[in-house]
Amino acid sequence: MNSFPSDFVWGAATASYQIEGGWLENGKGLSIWDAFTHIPGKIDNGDTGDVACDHFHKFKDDIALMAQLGLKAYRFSISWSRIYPDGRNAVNPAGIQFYSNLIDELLKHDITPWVTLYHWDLPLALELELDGWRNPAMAEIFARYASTCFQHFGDRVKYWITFNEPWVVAIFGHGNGVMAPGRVSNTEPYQVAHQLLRAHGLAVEAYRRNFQPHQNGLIGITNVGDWREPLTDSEKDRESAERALEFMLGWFADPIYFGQYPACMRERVGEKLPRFSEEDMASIQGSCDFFGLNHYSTMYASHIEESEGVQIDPYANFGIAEDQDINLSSDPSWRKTHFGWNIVPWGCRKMLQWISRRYDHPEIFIMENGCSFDNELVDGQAHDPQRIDFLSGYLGECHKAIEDGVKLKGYFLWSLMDNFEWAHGFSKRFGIIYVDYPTGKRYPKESAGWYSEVIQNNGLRD
Ligand code: GBH
Repeated sequence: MNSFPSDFVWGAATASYQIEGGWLENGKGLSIWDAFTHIPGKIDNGDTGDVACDHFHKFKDDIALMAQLGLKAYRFSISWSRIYPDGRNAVNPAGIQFYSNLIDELLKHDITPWVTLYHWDLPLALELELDGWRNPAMAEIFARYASTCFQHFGDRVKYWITFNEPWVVAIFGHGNGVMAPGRVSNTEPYQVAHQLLRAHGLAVEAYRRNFQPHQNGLIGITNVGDWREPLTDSEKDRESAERALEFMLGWFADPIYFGQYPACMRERVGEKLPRFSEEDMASIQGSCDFFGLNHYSTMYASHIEESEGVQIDPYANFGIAEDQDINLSSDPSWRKTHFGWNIVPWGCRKMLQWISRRYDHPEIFIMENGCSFDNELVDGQAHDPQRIDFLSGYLGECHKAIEDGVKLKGYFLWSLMDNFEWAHGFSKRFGIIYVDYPTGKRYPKESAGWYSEVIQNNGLRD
């Protein structure tokens, strides 16, 4: 048995827009995702999150299922426009009530809530009236929303995540435009990333000043880090892989741990990269009580002289290609998920080691890891051996990382249930629970039983 540390946190994760539905219910305002999904052509099959998994109505049953699986922790996100329908003026008491009930129900079942304040569903009014994350005024507005959450839920919520994957908001939301708000630009991602970091800093400052002293919780951010392995041992390729990691994860983690953007970004992005004021830095540097990591996949990185004109996969980590000059490729021997992402468990261990080394051994939580496979329901059963394989591979590498000395403290599986997979709608199934969308019924997949045993054993069988 590969046992994990006795206090290891075993969880599963979801996000508001992907599961809740209830898009117009109980005073909720619209978010940029409500608007984006209703633009014809943006989402596969014209799917929307209007109903999604209908978790808004089924949350008690869902929590009962989580309890059956033996989950110790559940990571969900709050829909900002349920709390503030227009993002900033009047609080919607029904929105507060919904999350308050959800939290109570979790605690009743001994499941620890881990709460993300922003998993991409910005109130639409803030986009229309203020240009959303392009506007420096957003940082204060976010901190105010965050404080409202700390105030109402912080007596019971002890783990907070300000932002989920600011990289995706910057690159997919404002770079290639495949996600809301659908902007296409090679300068806006840097501005948006900058405002997200400022907003994170102010929210943490508010928590530490006004809530943490008596609520005694922890706060951090969650970044996406896919591993980049040098294609060859050449110095150029090794530098390229490092640069790719810095342009993805270092972009957001360096300011928090070192007080500035990575050197290679400052050099290459030049004037397009905003600068932090001293005041910004006072709140951003040192603003994480733990390191949140979402990890999905691995690619080779190699050097190219001039990346202008290179064919770019909008879902891969090229970011803004012309600033990076990196070529990403796959090994033909790597298996892939239904999404097309490479299954490379050892990349997870290397990613964890890289973070540990670079940021001086922080406590790390994997806030998301998982895979999509096209599982079908046959006689009420969903067999997903590929997912079990994927998870045992990745968890095995997590275990090795812990043995290496990485302070990995927890693991949240993405995702608890099949859900609305952004631009791909319902066509990609990441859940360990199958959701039959026409009826809304849930069916734990084989992987759910497997994960439940892992949790119970606190480890993997050899
Ligand atoms: C997460 O983002 C989201 O937080 C979650 O809402 C979503 O449902 C889930 O993933 C599944 O998509 O080929 O090596 O370049 C994922 C962010 C960024 C992870 C791009 C995979 C490409 C892998 N993704 N990355 S690679």
